[in-house]
Order: sequence, then structure tokens, then C-alpha cells
Amino acid sequence: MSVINWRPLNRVEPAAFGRPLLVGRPNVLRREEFLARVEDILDRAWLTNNGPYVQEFEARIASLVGARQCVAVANGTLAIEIAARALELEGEVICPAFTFVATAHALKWCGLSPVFCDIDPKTRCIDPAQAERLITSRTSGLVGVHVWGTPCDTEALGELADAYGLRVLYDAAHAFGCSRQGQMIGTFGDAETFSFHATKFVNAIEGGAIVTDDDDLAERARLMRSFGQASPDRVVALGTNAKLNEISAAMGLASLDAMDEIIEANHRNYVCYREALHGLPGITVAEHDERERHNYQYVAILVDPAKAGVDRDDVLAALKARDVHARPYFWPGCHQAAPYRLDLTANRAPLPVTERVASQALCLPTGPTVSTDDIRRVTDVIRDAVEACRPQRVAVGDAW
Ligand code: T4K
Repeated sequence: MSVINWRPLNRVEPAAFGRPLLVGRPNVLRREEFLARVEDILDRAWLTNNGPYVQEFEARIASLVGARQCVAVANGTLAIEIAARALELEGEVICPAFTFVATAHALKWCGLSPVFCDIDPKTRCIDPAQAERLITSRTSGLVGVHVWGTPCDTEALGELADAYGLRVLYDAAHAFGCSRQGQMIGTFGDAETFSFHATKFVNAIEGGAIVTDDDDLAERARLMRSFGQASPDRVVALGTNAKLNEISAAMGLASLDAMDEIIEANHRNYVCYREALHGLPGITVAEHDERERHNYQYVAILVDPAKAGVDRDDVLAALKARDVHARPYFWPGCHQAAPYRLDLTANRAPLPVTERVASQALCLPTGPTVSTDDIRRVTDVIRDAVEACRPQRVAVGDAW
């Protein structure tokens, strides 16, 4: 039985739900260019192991972000793992808990101890002031996450790194194509990592990359992604298999070809959501700085129950009841997930902002397959949920 209802493209019919859902779908544009490259891959019978499309993908990413080096890998999680190893991080690494669990898991998987830091309420990225308080003699690095494409405070983190002799790695899984003060994400810290998962702005089905200006770091990462082999009969380092395959690179290239079109559709959707939800009590659309470059891949709202009269889960349930698939990114915070929940090293600091934002955030369907009519449908549900519940709940609250 087919589990996907392919048309229209923004409606998925997973067997578990048994009815079509409105959901953000992977960006699959430039289909003919992709298929032509696939034909070429098959004709050439060069499927993986640093093939020509992987090299082209790397060169285009490096040039787009303005980094000297790009090392493409099989996914964004492996990109963090390899970057952490290539940076020779050890002991404790300070990172936010408000991120996809892959960030913390990648560090832990390398034998490091993540130490969770709270976030800045404005950027929802790691709070440099608390990060400084968490630094000990065991700390070797800071890992920032550019949440929903909003950049971290890279200056403050750079100053901390200089003052305490730490390495800085950015998980830029959400931030490909974004800039901070005119400088492209991908050029900050010692290295940055991207994800090109199917649900990301640039999609290689599964894929990731490490970008850096440090040639030696890139060389170590290249060795690590391919078993530590300098050549088939020369193993010079510990390594793994994190190679990107040619079909994924071909999809990634098609996605890069369509970047401007995707950004335009994402921006249109973001503006449409912002306008439709404007003035609704307790509902805030996470804003993006229009002076910077942005991919607008995530349209996130924050539901403040004290003002909206409903909480995020009420809104999520209302959307689900109307077949809209929104995602509570990121819930729960990593600090409340296994194996970190009971880890005293990881949980040294209170995380009030993380907990508040994690309980309020909801990412809404977007992307080129989501139309303005679709958005109207989503925002009508949110408006109805708030307007229907608000007087009742507020009255109950007032009575107390
Ligand atoms: N760091 C950060 C900050 C990250 O957000 C991520 C990943 C990483 C690191 C690690 O990067 P990768 O190792 O993944 O490259 C998704 C993605 O799987 C994950 O890549 C992403 N972040 C995370 C935030 O979200 P899910 O489980 O929430 O979404 P998923 O894959 O179920 O997709 C959502 C909806 O999209 C589906 O319900 C239907 C639709 N969909 C999805 C796929 C994969 C499709 O229509 N077609 C598809 O092929 O994790």
C-alpha cells in the first residue's frame, strides 16, 4: 500500500493518519536537471567515494558562503561529529539545550560531555553570559546553534573563546544562505556545519557539510570521513564512513540551482503568516532581520498562554484536528531527553528561557509547495483557537 499521496505535493497521507495532511514538503525543484545528473552518474558508474558531483557540490557551497574549505558528508549529525573530532575537542563542551537532539548526541557520541547553556530570549541562540559562567578547566569548546536561521552572537562567543582558549563550532543546520552583519554563515568560529536533510532549505536527501577557513582542519575532516585513509593502502588516522554519495550530491546541486526560487517562496510564506497573525494576542511570529540574507525555511510562532488563553499544545492539537502538521521544534529541550535528563554534568545551570521557549514554540508548514491559501487555512485555525478559548480561559484565570 502506498503511504504517500503525491498530489497535490504539500499533502502527505501517512498510513498512521489515514487522511491527507498539510505539511511542509521537501524542496524538490529542478527535477529535470537532477534526473540528467542521475543519468550521468549511472552512465559513468561512479556512485560514491568523492565523485565529481560531490566535488562540485563542495565547491559551490564554499563559494556561496565564502569559506576556503567545504567537506561534504553523509548528514548534518556526522558533520558535527567529524568537526568536533577534527577540532580535537575534549572533556566538556558548552552548547544550548534548545536545539535538535542531534547537536548534543553528536558531541556525546564523540565521548564529549555536553554542558547545557540557556538561550538569549531575543535570538533563541546560546546565551554568551551564561556560557562564560559554565566554563571550567575541563571546557574545550563552545558549540552555538543558529536556531531557525537566526545567527548566534558570534562576537561575544569569539571573545570568550579568545579569553579562555576555547574552540568555537557552529551547528548551522538551519542557517545555510543566512548572514550576520552581511557576513555569510559558514565563515564564523573555527568551523560551521550544515545539514542538507530532505526537510532542509537545501536538500540532498541526506547530507551535510563542514565549512572552515582552516586548511589543516579540513584535511583532517576529509581523512576522517573516509576511514582515515590517505590512500587505499595508507591508513593515517582514526576515521569513519561519512561519505556523501553522488545521487545525494546531484539532488543538492539541483537544490542549489533553485535556491533563489525557494527563498522567494519561503519569504512570501513568512510575510503571509506574519500579516495573518499580526495582532493576535499571545501569538508572536519569530522575526527575521530583513537587512540580512535569510532562507526563511522556518516559520516559528511562540504561543504565550497567559496572553493567548491557549497554550502551544492546544494550538498544535487544533491544527492536527484540521489535518495541519506543525512541529514543536524543539521540544523537549535536550536537557530533558535521554541520556541527559539525569546527567549532572550536562545540567549544571538553570535553563528558564529554554524551558519557556521550548514550551511555546511551534514551526508551521512552509516551503514552495505551501500556498498562500494553505497559510490562510493554518492561520484561521490558530485565530479560531485563540479567539474561541481566550475569553473563557482568561475568565477562569481571573476568577482564580
Ligand atoms: N542540528 C540541528 C539544529 C538540526 O535541526 C538537525 C536536524 C541536525 C543538527 C542534524 O542534521 P541531520 O543529521 O538530520 O542532517 C527533522 C529532520 O529529520 C532533521 O534533519 C532536522 N534537524 C529536524 C529539526 O527535523 P523530524 O523527525 O522532526 O521531521 P521529519 O523528518 O519527520 O519530517 C517532517 C515532515 O516532513 C514529515 O512529517 C513529512 C515531511 N517529509 C519528510 C521527509 C523526510 C516529507 O514529506 N518527505 C520526506 O522525505 O526531523
